[in-house]
Amino acid sequence: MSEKVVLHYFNGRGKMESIRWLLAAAGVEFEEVLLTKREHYEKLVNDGALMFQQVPLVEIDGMQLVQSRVILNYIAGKYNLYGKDLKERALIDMYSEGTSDLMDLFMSAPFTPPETKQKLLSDIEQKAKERFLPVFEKGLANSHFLVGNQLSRADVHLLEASLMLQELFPTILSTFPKIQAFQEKMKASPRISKFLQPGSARKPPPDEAYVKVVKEVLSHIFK
Ligand SMILES: N[C@@H](CCC(=O)N[C@@H](CS)C(=O)NCC(=O)O)C(=O)O
Repeated sequence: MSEKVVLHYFNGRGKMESIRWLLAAAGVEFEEVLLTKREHYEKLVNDGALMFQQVPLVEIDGMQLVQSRVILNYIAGKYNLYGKDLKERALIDMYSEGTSDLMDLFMSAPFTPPETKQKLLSDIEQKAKERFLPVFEKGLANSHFLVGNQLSRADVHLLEASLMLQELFPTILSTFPKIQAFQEKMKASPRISKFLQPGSARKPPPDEAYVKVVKEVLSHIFK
């Protein structure tokens, strides 16, 4: 097995994008094997690489890790992005689960039929404004970081989620000044700044081509 970190997923965000973000924030180089054909997925299944026949799959430290949360936990633990003690970790987990709930809402959007998509988008905007963003604004009231006095995975997930929100709703942060300031500070850090440059492993918003590939590769789901 490769000593390098290798990511197996589609050429798109989905459940791998937060993993790409976290590795980038940790300064870890990685390679990507992109699933573009059904055969690629079938080979991984037949090779026994996918414990539950699901991607993301990440090869790291001699392991084949699946389950995106587990992968994120491992990277956060290994690269000191998980707080200084169990209590900080619990708070980081709560923030991280919140950003994950928010980003899960986005993930279904490209696969939603046009007639219900507008409703889904306005629900996301409303939930973001009323439920999620106020929590993070409060969390950043007296600190540059959500938890403790150092960068954690919660900060990285918040940056990812808030940028994603702005792609769809450009003015959504106008009433959240702390999150705006947080974004600027995070974006200035060298590793994040590098990841935000064109040509990095960061993926663009999903388009029709991405949806088509996912539907073909996972044709057992999208019948
Ligand atoms: N709980 C898993 C869910 C992974 C998942 O649903 N992966 C999808 C692609 S994004 C998949 O491989 N589906 C194939 C299947 O369920 O048969 C995780 O978070 O990694």
